[in-house]
Amino acid sequence: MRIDLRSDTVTQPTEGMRRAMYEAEVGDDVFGEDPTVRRLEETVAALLGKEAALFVPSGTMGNQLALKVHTRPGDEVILERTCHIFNYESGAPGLLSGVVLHPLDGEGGILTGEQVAAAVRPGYYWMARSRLVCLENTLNQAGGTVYPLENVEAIAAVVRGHGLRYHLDGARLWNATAATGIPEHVYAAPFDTVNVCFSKGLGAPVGSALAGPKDLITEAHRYRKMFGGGMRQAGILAAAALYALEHHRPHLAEDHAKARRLAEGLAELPGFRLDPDRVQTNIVLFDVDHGDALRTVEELKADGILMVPFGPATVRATTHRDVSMEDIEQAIARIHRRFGN
Ligand code: TLP
Repeated sequence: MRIDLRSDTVTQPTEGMRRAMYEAEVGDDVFGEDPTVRRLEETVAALLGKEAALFVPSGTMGNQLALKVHTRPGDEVILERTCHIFNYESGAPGLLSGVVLHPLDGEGGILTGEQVAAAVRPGYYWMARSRLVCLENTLNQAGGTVYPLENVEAIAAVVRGHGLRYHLDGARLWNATAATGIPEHVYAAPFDTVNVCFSKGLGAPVGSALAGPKDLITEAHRYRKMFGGGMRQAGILAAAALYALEHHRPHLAEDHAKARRLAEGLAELPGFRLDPDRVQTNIVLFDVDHGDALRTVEELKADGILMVPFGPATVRATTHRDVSMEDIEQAIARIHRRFGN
C-alpha cells in the first residue's frame, strides 16, 4: 500500500466534510451573496483577532494579495531566504506587485529584530523603499518549526519603529498553535495581515484566507477579482473549510506525534541524518549521507513510500490526517528493510 508523505496537501475530503459541502447554503459570492463564505470569513477573522477576512483559492493568492495591498511598485519586501513567498510562488511578487525582494539569512529560518533593523533601507531616494516584512509560521523549509513569539515581537517593534507593514504567511499557523498551545490570535496579533490555509493539515480540498484590517481586506477583495480569484457559489468550498476548522483542527497534534515517531525511526538508520528532537510539528527533514536526495526519493518510491526532495541532499516527509500511526510504523519497517544494515 502506498504511503504518501509528500505533503499535507494530499488528503482526501472526509465523509463528514463532503456532507457539509453537499448541504452548504450557497449564493453568488461575486455579488457578495454566499452566506457560507461570509460565515467562514467571520469565523477566521474572529479566530485570528482581525477585523475582516477574505476567502481566497490558495495560500499563494493570500500572500500575493497581501504584498499587493501593502506595497507600491518599486518597494522592497524583507523576508527570509527559505520562505515560501521567495521560493515557491513562481516569481509572482515581481509580476503582480512589481516589488523587490530582500532576502535575509535566518538561523533555521528565524530572523532577529537586529537583522531586520539592519536591513531596513535609509530613506535615500536612490534606494528602494523598505515597505513590508514577511514571516512564515510554521517554517516549512526549516522543517515545520514554530517561529518563537519573542522574535515575532522583536521584529514587530522594528516594523512599527520604521512605519513598515508586517505580513504573516500562516499556511500552517494551526500547527504552531497545536504544538505550543498559544492561540492563533496571539501569534497573529503583531501582524497587519495573516494568511492561513485550509488545504494543508486541515484537510480541506481548496482554500485559504487573508485576514487583517477592514480597509486592507476591502482593497484585497478588489485585487482578488483582478487576479481571477472571484468565485461564485464558493460556499461549497467554504463549508469544507468550516468543517475542517471545527472537526480536523483539534486533531493536528496527532500528526505531530506521527512525525516525531517517523523521525525516531529514520534516525536509527545509517546514512540518514536528522535530530528527532527538532521535529516540532508535522514535517520531518533529513539529509542523506551520499548527498543525492532524488536517488533516495526514487528508492523510497519503489517501496511505495512517497516523499519529496527538499534540497540536493535533503528529503522532506510530511504527516497528515490520511496517514495513520500504523502507516508510519509500516513505513519505518519498509525503510529499515531497504536501508538498514
Ligand atoms: N506549500 C507546499 C509547496 O508549495 C511547497 C507544500 O507542500 O508544503 N505558504 C507556505 C508556508 C506553504 O507551505 C505553502 C504550500 C503555501 C504558502 C502556498 O499554498 P498554496 O499551495 O495553497 O498556494
